[in-house]
Amino acid sequence: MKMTFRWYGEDDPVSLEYISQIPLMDGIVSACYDVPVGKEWKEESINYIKSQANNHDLSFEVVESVPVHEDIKLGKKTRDEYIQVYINNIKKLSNAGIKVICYNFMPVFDWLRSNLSYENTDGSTSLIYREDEILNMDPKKGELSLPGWDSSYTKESLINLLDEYKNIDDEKLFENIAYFIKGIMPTCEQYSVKMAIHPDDPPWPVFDLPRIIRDEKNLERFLKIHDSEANGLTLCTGSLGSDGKNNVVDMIRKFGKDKKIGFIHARNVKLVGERGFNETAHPSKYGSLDMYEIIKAMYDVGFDGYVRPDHGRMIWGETGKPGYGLYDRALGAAYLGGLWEAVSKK
Ligand code: DNO
Repeated sequence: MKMTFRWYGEDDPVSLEYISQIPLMDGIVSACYDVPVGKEWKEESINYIKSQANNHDLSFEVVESVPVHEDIKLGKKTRDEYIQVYINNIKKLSNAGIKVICYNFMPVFDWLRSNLSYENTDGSTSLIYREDEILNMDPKKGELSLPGWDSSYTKESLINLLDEYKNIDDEKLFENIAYFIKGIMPTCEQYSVKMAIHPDDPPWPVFDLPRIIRDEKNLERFLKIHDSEANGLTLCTGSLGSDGKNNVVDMIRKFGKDKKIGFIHARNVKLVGERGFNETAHPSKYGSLDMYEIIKAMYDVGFDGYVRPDHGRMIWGETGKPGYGLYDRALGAAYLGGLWEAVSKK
């Protein structure tokens, strides 16, 4: 297992120096965040991130994310151009030493939360999700402001985009993802890049938009589109685990055994009611997921890919990007590394 930490580039309040001081840290996960979706990344920019990381003794082998253009998800005629751009980006990333690309196939919105700074009783703040509050917001009225998705939409373009999805159901979205995967796989295989799809977060449809990367059955169906180590998963424990019906440990055993997991986001969530959850500190004690069993499953299947702590709380007065502060994620990394050491000592 290789321990990594997400870094948002030079604007990130968390510096590479600080990341390199976290115990057990091997590398960063980053991206050219300033390039609009569907455009080519510059080789210089990719290599610049890499050299900055290397200067701090950190590797840069995982990209999160190369976003997929909505025309590909919608199956529009223009998708072939965007798939070509995606292929060019895969080649450039491979040339710079990238081994894993994390991406998602969620229509319009990336991850959704109803509150980004819910105050816990100890004074820390967490990201939380309450379905009733989310459904009370109307994205068409501009009532939704989220960190996880492309904020370049105007109100009008968002309304149009949401309308375009009226004809897209789960089956159609599966067809469109299959077309995309079949288009990029020859390049991924030739360039030894593993694609690692991130599950939908939360793993159920929201605002009448289909979401298909959400449970074991669908993950299996997705992997069958093209059976290869290049077509794999980002196993995000918190995203899949926010649906109480998903057994994350079983999924790691099943997909990990077949070498279909390239990247793991290891975080904990406390389920609240049927469609609600609070993000908690990483240790098992605080959430609904058993992190020991998760790490043990990774170890048992011989997982040798990348892992990162995910969304931390804001603690010790830290301010910054919700979910992506330094302190709580660093504690998470040390905790996950401790579990790994314990399970690997027989
Ligand atoms: C949230 C992240 C996601 C993830 C993308 C991957 O914090 O886990 O935004 O980066 O969904 O494409």
